[in-house]
Amino acid sequence: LLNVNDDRVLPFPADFLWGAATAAYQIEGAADKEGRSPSIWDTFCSIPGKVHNGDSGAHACEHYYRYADDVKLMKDLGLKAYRFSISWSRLLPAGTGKPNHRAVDFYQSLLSELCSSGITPVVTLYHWDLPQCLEDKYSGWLSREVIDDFEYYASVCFDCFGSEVKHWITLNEPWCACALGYGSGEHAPGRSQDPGKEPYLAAHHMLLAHARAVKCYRDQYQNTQGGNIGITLNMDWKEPLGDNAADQAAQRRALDWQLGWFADPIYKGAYPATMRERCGDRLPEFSDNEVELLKGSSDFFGLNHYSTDFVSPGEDGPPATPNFFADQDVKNISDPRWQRTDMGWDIVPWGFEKLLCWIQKEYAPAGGILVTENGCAIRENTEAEALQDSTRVEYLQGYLAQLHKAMANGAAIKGYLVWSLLDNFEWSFGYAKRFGIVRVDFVTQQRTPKASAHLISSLCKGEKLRVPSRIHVSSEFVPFH
Ligand code: PNW
Repeated sequence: LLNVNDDRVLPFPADFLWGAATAAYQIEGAADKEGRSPSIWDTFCSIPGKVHNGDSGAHACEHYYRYADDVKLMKDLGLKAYRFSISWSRLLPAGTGKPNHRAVDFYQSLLSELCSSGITPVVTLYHWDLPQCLEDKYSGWLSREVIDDFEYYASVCFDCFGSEVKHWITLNEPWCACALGYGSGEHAPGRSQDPGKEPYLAAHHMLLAHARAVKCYRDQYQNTQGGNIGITLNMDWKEPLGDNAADQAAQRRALDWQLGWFADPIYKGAYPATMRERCGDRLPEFSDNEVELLKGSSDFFGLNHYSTDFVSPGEDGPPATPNFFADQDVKNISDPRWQRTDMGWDIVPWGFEKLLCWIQKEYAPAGGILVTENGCAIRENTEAEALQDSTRVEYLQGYLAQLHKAMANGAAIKGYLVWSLLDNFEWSFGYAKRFGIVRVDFVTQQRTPKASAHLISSLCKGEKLRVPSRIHVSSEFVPFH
């Protein structure tokens, strides 16, 4: 299927927000320093067998100490935007109450470096690192008490950092935090004892916490600070395996259980009908006031996207009743011809275009779509191999060509932030998986931009995207049945 055309050259709007993303626990290090208290991820990492190689974010990229050099690096690359997260347990070591002034200083210094370098900060309030003291006090996200505490934490962030921050994200990927934290137990807090109930309960409280933080921002800060606030959801594209009603229904359920679970309450005021039918009273209900609070509670649609699956009815994972994964009745299937990343995630650029257009059609999000993560882990055995990350470059060229196509087809996409700026602590995979466009040597902490960093850099500087002819940009894929 060789495409014999010349390279395609794709222009992006001048105000397109190009940049890179990270998260606090994955890069900061200084985990038990400077007044920070443990989060549920510190605890999870200390349980033998939970994280590859016994790794943790204790040191990570030492970004807490190296932030000034890291911003210099971003400036040299010409990044227009940088997404990072605030560590709740660094800012509020007791989960609530008095802020830790060293944390306030740290994030203010980081923000002032970014602003003086002309880099727009995009700030996530919660990237999975709940203060352990709140887990101990009332079981964290399983309790309604977390809603007030999250709102208070958010208000402290708006007070301390809101004059510099114009783009706030309440929660990162609540799907992962709920499905992996309370269903499979692969993520903190590592619970899988009641997988038919706890994921739904945690998600319910996350949605309400999100909505209360948004209301707080809109009522008390938005007029004076002039920023916007939204949520980031993760979604893989799901393509029906066959052209039949059963596989199409499986596609709908797959979309509902991953994206609709959170996007429907926010954009439509209710959980998806499929979830309500199949979960019965295991799915909590929103009161009328809560529906009003949730509806429209995102100024933009933050999207993290990595991969695509074909789907048909069936079960993925261990059958236990009732169970979050079994509830969906979806089997994920990959085409054996697809190339895979080091995570084992399939590289399927056309799925990105389909997903972006589907979100545009299904939710027509006010404020547009901001891609807050996309990227890939590649096995890089040597430094030389890492710096010539041709697989990552091709991944990005393919996915960005499809994003461009989605824009041409009407998807209102405001920006794109690659995951990730730095190789970092990849959760339960520890340091074994490298997502960075910048290489990190974890012995010396030396940073070196990879070829993919130069690609992102060229786009930040307003250059057009060159897509080599060997990269197929078409939604006409060869069916796999
Ligand atoms: C996202 N999945 O995590 C997170 O937002 C990042 O912190 C993370 O480093 C990045 O993507 C790469 O993994 C995900 O199992 C973790 O589908 C797991 C899944 C998806 C996203």
